[in-house]
Amino acid sequence: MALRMTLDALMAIEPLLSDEERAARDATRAWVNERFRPQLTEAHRQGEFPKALIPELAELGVFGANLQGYGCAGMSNVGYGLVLQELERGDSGLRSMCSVQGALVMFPILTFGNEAQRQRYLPGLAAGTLMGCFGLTEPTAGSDPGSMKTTARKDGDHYILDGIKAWITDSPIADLAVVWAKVEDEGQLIRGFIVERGTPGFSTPEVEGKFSLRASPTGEIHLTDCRVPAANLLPGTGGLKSPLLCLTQARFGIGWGVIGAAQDCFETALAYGLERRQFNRPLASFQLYQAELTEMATQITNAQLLALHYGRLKDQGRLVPEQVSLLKRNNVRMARDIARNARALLGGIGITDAYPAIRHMMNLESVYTYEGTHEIHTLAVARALTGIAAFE
Ligand code: TGC
Ligand code: FAD
Repeated sequence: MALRMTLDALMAIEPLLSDEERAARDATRAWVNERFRPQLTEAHRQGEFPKALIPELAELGVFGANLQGYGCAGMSNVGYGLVLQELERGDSGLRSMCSVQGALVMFPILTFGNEAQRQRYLPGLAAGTLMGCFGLTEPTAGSDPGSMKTTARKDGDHYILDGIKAWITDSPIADLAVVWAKVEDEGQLIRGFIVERGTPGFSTPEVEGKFSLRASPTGEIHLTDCRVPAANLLPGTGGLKSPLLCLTQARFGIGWGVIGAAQDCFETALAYGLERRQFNRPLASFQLYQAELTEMATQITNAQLLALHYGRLKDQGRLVPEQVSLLKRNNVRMARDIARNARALLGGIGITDAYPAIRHMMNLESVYTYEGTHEIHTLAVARALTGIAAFE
């Protein structure tokens, strides 16, 4: 038998990483294996995130890991990407929680908030004693968030918010929500508000019947005559560009995270193929099985190198949203294809949770859709290439 080579050895990115980046990745991988995986099957079956693990996640430094100050770990963007990759090697829902907390809640408070808001919320969000969610999508405004109907009306030293936000990751467990609304007194300008749980008129019913991201709570946000102190307006927000800037941060992390899900599927199919025998030989000895493994390894390597290249560009402050669209679109499609193919390589048992492929496969359906669907990113890249917007 010829000498075997791991996928990591084939990709050979180790020399391109700093000691800190490797250490963050390895610590996260160990935590996922030792603490998260043992609870995962039950969490997925029950459709609940194991909330008792949140303080341990915070201890790892994963919340707002690439942000500076206020208790954040201040990692490089590559280090942050590697951490998300390891979380999503476990489950896309685990990575979603960290994406939302860091890129969609902490980032806007850091970027658009005043110092009092940063001091009030960021240390708790980094420590996991406060959990947040991000409300942009509405029942009738998904790919086109500019058509949102949620309104904010100034009333003395408060704003009154009315509307419904749909498909909101972690809204059922969140202590606060960053909510986007059109301000009536400012010509329908889109602005962001921090709404704390307990505010009268704020509720977060859970979405039932999900087949995807079952270990991640998804809900709505209902705002009914919801009186929010004017001090909770994020003063730096103004226009659709503000939430889209947050999405660019989160999409970058997704471009990394999904590589972990793909790696888990690849490793599963490889191990199964070496172990399982049919026609008196291991499955991995058949050329068709080998072709699938080679294709997976090739696509994962391509995705990893793209993420690393763009991660270094981001560390230099040179990454633009069109590149993030390309990254999210390519890597999510790659992971989705690999999960489906890995499921098939496992045969019948692949449809059960004895192996992770079908869970990743179902999770990646959400990832393909949220944070800008595959099609929206196709059009975003094409707009950059042609100069012609084809969204409408
Ligand atoms: P458009 O005219 O293109 O843009 C309006 C303004 O925004 C600027 N901009 C961006 N800025 C930063 N990052 C980006 N990616 C940006 N894209 C556009 C743009 O320059 C413009 O600025 P200005 O100064 O001229 O005003 O706006 P549009 O209405 O034509 O929409 C474009 C489109 C379709 C690409 C955009 O609406 C879009 O991205 N739609 C997809 C919606 C989406 O991704 N929703 C995600 C909701 S959050 C979520 O899914 C969380 S899941 C979390 C988890 O669990 O992990
Ligand atoms: P639609 O916009 O109605 O799209 C339906 C189909 O039409 C898609 O295939 C789409 O690609 C296609 N389509 C739409 N417009 C065009 C076009 N111009 N050209 C070609 N095709 C088009 N949102 C939040 O704000 N916060 C969250 O935390 C959050 N978490 C989520 C978690 C999960 C599990 C899911 C599933 C979604 C979440 N979302 C969240 C919402 C998510 O961002 C939206 O589902 C997504 O943006 C698509 O919107 P939609 O579902 O309304 O689909």
